[in-house]
Amino acid sequence: MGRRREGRERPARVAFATGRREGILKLHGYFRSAAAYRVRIALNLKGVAAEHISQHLRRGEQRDPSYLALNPQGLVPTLVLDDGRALTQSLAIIEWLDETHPEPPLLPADPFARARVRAVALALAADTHPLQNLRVLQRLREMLPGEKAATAWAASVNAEGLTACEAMVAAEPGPFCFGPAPTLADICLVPQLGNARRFGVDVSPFRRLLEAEAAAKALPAFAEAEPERQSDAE
Ligand SMILES: N[C@@H](CCC(=O)N[C@@H](CS)C(=O)NCC(=O)O)C(=O)O
Repeated sequence: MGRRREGRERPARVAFATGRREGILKLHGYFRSAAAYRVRIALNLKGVAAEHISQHLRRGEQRDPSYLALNPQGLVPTLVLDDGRALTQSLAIIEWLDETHPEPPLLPADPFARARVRAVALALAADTHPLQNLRVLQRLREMLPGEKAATAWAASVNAEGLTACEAMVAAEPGPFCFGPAPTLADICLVPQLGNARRFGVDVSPFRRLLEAEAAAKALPAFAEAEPERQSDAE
């Protein structure tokens, strides 16, 4: 990789909403990780600074014992608080951020609307992304040698997930997935569309999702979180 430049991004100190102390968050991620990308977007939307630490997934750094001590799943992202406590799982991290830094909200106030936003987020983060993450594709390549089967599998699960999400937001007002402001659904959508394109999916039929993506990418919070703009991008 372009050797990682730890801690050079957004080094400002951040005041936590708890008001207990000031500190800098550390986000362990990887430029191409969709799950880390979600957390980068959420941090930016909240205006919360973090030191970015790259775990090179293709070199297996996520399985190093020192990293496993932070995240026993051996996955990125992990967010380490200034007191050393670690949070894992991107959606859990984002909901923690939303609860500790309530503005701007990433979920609507109405319980039914919240559940609808979460449903799209989970359709992508729980039912689509895990089927095509690195370790699943590596296992597939072992069972069916060559790149073709793994890429075809990744493309099909992305297409299936996005087709469902297109229908789930079709009747919602735009330009974002659920109205005039980005939510957790958009935070999950933008990285997943990136993955879908990487695996060769024709995303042009997903007109409503592309509208939401365009609105999101016009915001600096999303633009600055893009994989190509990270210090560990290759
Ligand atoms: N559900 C987890 C997924 C995390 C995940 O799958 N991360 C991928 C990168 S996007 C990873 O670390 N893969 C490494 C591997 O599969 O060994 C989350 O949302 O945080």
